[in-house]
Amino acid sequence: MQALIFDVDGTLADTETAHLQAFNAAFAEVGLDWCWDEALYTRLLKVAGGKERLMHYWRMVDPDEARGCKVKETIDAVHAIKTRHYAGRVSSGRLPLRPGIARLIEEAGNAGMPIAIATTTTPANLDALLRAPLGERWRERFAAIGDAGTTAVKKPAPHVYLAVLDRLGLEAGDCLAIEDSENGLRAAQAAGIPTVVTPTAYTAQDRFDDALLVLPHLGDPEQPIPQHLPGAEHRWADLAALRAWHRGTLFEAA
Ligand code: XBP
Ligand code: MG
Repeated sequence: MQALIFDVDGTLADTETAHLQAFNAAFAEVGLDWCWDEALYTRLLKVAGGKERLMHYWRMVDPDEARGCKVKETIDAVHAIKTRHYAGRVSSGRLPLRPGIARLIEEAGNAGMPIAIATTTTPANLDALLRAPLGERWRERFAAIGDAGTTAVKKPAPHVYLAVLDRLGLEAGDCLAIEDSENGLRAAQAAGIPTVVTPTAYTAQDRFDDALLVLPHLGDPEQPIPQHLPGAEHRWADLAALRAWHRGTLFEAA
């Protein structure tokens, strides 16, 4: 295992409620009578990418209007307002990283293990989310960052993972991806990258058939992974555990 590739939304942090609130705040600000609840948003999350999600919803509720000539401009404008609201909700550390993420990033840095980001989210969202928990120079901790600014085609297409592998100069099988959703798992799988999944409430019902392992979260010494793992010697995902899972030895040991 030569590198770790992290998804962002739902993986680095449980961000989708903040995204949902930001979408609804944008709708209110522009006078749209749309208001998404969690049940609807959970379904809409099947469409990766906020702009693509807005287009999908608009076609659902008003197919004729969604064919209008100003639709792309309108979506871009609403999405820019949403991105501003999202930053307001997650910046200054208001949204914590999920268990084990800060610990694993620190451990990888100390071990000289390259880490990367492969996300469909907007670049501005990364700075808003990561500046506080990972520091002003958070970008320097990642050997490669693939996001909606670098890769237009969204998950479950593999493009963002393939672009990150290319930047890393590594083979897919030598990396490990960490994801939260079926779209993300499919994208990483299509790129040939073994993947550990840590679902959130928004993705708990997704299918993770070919995941290397599905965990409630990556755990920490003060917040161990609740259920005992096969092999049981790993109560949180550190590099040793990830290497064992990546090699598939954990199950042999069990
Ligand atoms: C999850 C997404 C993103 C976010 C919203 O990204 O699909 O679209 O839901 O962010 P990830 P934007 O690949 O990190 O799980 O509105 O900026 O798209
Ligand atoms: Mg995700």
